[in-house]
Amino acid sequence: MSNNPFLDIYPEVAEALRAGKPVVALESTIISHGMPYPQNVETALNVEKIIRESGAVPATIAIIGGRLKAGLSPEEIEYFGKKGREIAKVSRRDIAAICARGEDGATTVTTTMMIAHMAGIQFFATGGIGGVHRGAEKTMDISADLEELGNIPVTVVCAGAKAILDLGLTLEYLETRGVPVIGFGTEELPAFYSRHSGLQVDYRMDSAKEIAAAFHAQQAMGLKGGMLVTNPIPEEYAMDDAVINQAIDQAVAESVAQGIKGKEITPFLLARVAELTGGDSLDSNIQLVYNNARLASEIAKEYAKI
Ligand code: PSU
Ligand code: MN
Repeated sequence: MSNNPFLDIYPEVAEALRAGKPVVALESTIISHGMPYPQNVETALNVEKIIRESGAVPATIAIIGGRLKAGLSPEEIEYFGKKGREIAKVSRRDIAAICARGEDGATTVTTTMMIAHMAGIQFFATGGIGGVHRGAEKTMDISADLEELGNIPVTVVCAGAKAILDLGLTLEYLETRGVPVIGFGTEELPAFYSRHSGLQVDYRMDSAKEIAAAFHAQQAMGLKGGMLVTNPIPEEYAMDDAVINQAIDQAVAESVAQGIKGKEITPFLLARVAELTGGDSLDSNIQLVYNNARLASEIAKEYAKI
């Protein structure tokens, strides 16, 4: 199937790809760094189940013992969730060194897109993407996720991005990189826990079919880069804006005071916001991932019909 000497495609995934069936990629940093054990494992297994029930095949992506994995076994998912933050968070700059050393790696949106593309997968569901951090005009901290969205032809379905970031600057950067930002059933960019950011998406689309058609046009023209689909958290799981924004502001202030930098900053902020808001934000996080997995499956199914 693949002549990439570092890539292992899970048999169920390889078979689906050969048969032209819809496949949806999932990331592993959300498992190891985005949620606590054991909810991370439970969520990762459930999300695969939801994709199967929707009529697509899930491919959770990770690096194990220096091998790029497109599709994991349930035992491998358990292993990742248990090891949690002991596993290295791997971005584009890390991937070659980690593989050459034969180490494990948790894939971010960036590296999940890369490995999905190597395997021939075009759709990917996650929770939130990285973006331009608050204060980036000084720190230059801009997530590699935005670069990859500009490079790789994969449609990423997320719930927007967390307000730990500067969402306005994140949209500016995506525009520069030529990435269309689609709002599913909304004109307003959702902000992960909240359905509202006060910012506009580029295009509102109301069906999976419409999104699949846009991605198809992009592919047929041979355009570089992917698409970002932002899917608002279901109303019943959305958090109170004042509660979540207060927790985010506090977490950001602590990160500045403690001098947290580089790849540590996003996991620090995610964990701190989760602590400050108790179990509520974790519940919301889990539900929005399920919601995104359903939509990504529908888009992949519509695309397979074109
Ligand atoms: N934002 C979230 N949840 C996450 C992440 C971001 O709400 O789990 C993870 C994703 O793996 C994303 C990565 O690709 O963090 C971005 O890290 P950084 O900001 O260091 O690029
Ligand atoms: Mn960064």
